[in-house]
Amino acid sequence: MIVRRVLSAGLLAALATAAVSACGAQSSEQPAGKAAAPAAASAPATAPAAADAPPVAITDPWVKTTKKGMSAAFGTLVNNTDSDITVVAGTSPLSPKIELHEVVDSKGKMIMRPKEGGFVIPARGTHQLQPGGDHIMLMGVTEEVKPGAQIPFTLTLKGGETLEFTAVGKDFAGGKEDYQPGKDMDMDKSHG
Ligand SMILES: [Cu+2]
Repeated sequence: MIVRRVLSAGLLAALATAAVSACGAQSSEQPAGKAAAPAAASAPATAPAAADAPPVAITDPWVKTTKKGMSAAFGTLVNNTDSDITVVAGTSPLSPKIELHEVVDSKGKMIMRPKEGGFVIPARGTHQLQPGGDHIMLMGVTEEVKPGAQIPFTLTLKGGETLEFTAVGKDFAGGKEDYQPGKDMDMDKSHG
């Protein structure tokens, strides 16, 4: 008898907890407009860092080493919110001009060009910046980037928020052809 009653009480408690969690996930309470609040309420058992995760982040950011001129920065953009996030611009003291690029197949030739609309990081998802794909294009590197160099970057999001990070200089030999301006683009002229 006693054991059964205790079990029932436990079950009820569990059900009640589940109900509360469900409510919390439905935006009934949003203290200080923190986007991360619903996730923290509904999934406390997941990675502890998730509770304090920034809305947007970048993992393993790096810059291709170069003497000067053009280079590119890469990494994995992470969106910790329930809405898509768009990166619309970037800056770095390393290069006065920076563009957000994509690599596309143009008549059988891989060329890069400014990505219209910027980089979209899907809600709760990631967006890869990698050689041969989307990248942060440094149009005119002003000083040599050596392996291990620490290069500060700031990305601007569509809403005006910013993401600051430090990318590490890294040698990368492959995929060089991807970073040569295509005939159709003539970047030197359009950005000179
Ligand atoms: Cu590029």
